[in-house]
Amino acid sequence: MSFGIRYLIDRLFPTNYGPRVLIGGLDHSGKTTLLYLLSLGEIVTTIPSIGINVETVEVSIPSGKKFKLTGWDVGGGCAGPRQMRSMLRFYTPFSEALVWVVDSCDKGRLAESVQHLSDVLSDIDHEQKDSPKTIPVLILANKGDRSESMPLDDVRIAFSKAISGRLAAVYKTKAILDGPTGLPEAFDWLNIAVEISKSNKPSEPLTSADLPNARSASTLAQKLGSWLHRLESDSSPTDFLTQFEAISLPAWDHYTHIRLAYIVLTTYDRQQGKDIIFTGIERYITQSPETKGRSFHFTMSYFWIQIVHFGIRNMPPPPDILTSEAYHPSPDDLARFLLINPHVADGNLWSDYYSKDVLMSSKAKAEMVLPDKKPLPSLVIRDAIKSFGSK
Ligand code: G3D
Ligand code: MG
Repeated sequence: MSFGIRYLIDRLFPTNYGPRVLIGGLDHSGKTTLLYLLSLGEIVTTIPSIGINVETVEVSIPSGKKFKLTGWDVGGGCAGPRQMRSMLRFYTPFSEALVWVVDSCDKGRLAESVQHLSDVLSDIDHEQKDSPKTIPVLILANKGDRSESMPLDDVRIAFSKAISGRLAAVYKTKAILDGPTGLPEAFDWLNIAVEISKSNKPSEPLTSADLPNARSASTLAQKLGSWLHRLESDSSPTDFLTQFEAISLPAWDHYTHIRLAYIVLTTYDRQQGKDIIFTGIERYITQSPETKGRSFHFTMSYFWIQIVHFGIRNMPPPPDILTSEAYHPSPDDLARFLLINPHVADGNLWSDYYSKDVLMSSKAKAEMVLPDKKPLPSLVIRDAIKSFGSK
């Protein structure tokens, strides 16, 4: 089996459910609130999650039509601005538009937001220098309901240089339900802009060779790309588990650990899965010649099991499944899982939560030790939404 990332994304997130639209912007600007307002028609209390929030939504636009799109909120909690930039860069070749959300009440961070957008756009230009396409940029001056919000013209002026010469527009919006939100008008523009930009698309489909190259891409985006390629020719989940049992996996690295956790946790429930992984890893380390000199690390194993578990809970159902209740990601869905949870490819993710001294202590190796930097994510946005019961 050999196919490019483009093919994979087209298969997993087909555009017959609407164009793929990336949503970026500084933290706290309202990206997640807006995405779920579009998705549910309600305001949900947002919880910083560490994955990407992906929802297929339908926006009623003033022309009376519905604009269907798949929104990718790439502002994940722990990823931070650096990772958000690299992730936007990774996903842009497969996207039809960029929505940039700005907190119009935060005058102090306006320049920062402009700078980030400029950086993202220059990344996009760099990535696509051989096959340029016009990606429309919709800037949402959000939180327009608040009295201290800046006039729309001030936001326009601030972004004017960054978007000069591009297919771009700035709209005032609010993610609060006490009157018009401004979203129908903004997405009406985007709907037309996506149509216009289609005529500028490269005619040849992108292939795996179009992936960010080793020199220009960030480590996380590179890793994600290489993992997706590796997965193409990897064994089936059943064969993988058999090799794990037989202590004969082809490698024992971070990718293998994540794949193991994913397959086991989608095959068994969390408690049973955790036991299988713990016992299995300990046995593997003791018996495999490949893991000589290593010892089982309780807290590290627990940390990754939690991260993968939360990532699985963060996976939205494919758009052709109507109720989220019925959706249980299958062991074969790892590519989809990785595209929504690229942070799992970062082998140093633990350092956002633990200091080295604490995680590498003999106590943490022998038993579960809680993080000393920040708590593990305990609930992801999709769980909160399910508890609303409105889908
Ligand atoms: P992010 O995903 O960009 O990081 P969030 O931002 O969607 O998590 O929103 C950050 C905070 O801004 C949330 O408040 C959210 O309710 C609030 N917010 C988002 N959009 C609007 C808006 O249009 N108007 C107002 N008044 N508030 C908004 P909390 O208090 O949960 O941090
Ligand atoms: Mg968010």
